[in-house]
Amino acid sequence: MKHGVAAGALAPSPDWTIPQRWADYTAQEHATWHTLFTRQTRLLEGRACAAFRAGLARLPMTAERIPDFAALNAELKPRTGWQVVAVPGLIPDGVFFDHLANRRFPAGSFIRKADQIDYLEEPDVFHDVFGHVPMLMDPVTADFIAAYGEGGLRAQRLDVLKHLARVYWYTIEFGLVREDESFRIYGAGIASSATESVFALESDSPNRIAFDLERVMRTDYRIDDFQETYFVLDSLDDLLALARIDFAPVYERVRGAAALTPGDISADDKVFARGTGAHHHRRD
Ligand code: HBI
Ligand code: FE
Repeated sequence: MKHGVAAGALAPSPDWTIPQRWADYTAQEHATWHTLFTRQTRLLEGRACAAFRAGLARLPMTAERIPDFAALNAELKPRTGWQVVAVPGLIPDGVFFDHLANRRFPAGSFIRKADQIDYLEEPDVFHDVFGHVPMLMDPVTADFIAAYGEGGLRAQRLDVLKHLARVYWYTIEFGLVREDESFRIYGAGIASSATESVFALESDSPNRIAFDLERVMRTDYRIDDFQETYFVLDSLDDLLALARIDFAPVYERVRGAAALTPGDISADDKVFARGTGAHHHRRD
């Protein structure tokens, strides 16, 4: 994972936050947000889980303008105690976890260029704000992400960050949840991607497997393409239990266990859909 700031950027403050400088966004940048927002809200009707849609509806987020973090916080903070703070991009793990543990969500304040509309590596304001902030309005998810921040600081000390990072990846970033007899999106990496929000739910290619903590802690993930496997919660309330579990004994069990590759299915999996793997075979 890349850490650091773009060449020429000022030295970061210790917590890496910067002013959002909302007034400095250009018309072109607001237009990029408009393109992304309108496309994605249309795609997520019937695809995002109810909590995501409710959170989005309650926030002062519209197609017209990149959101002003101060206005978002006026809704968010009284509801779940969370705030959005601006950062220049990826920040060091320890700083990231410290923010989360204190209910500050670090959001990239820049927006992707018009020629990166479908893909970029660093989390920008569309991924971080459109993708993550609606779920921070949900009390259960809000508690889970704060617990993840505390767990991250512990996992660094125990040298098991790799295992914990997989939990974040397969829940907060790429999680699906069962709702109304079908699968719905709650992960921000899916919710902020036009192509992946269709792929994750409708393609025959990926596996869809019931979420299991130890299983997920053992599973590598891809950062350069759609996921080969999505893990599905029975209910978002499962995150409540997950926020309370002491992971230390689980780390002891997974520490020595062999890693599973992103596409593997193991004998113990509760498989909802076995993928054809066609998408990734085509690429390889
Ligand atoms: N920084 N801004 C930002 N956003 C992230 O999602 C992020 C980060 N730094 C580290 C990080 N994620 C991950 O490496 C941890 O979740 C493990
Ligand atoms: Fe993210």
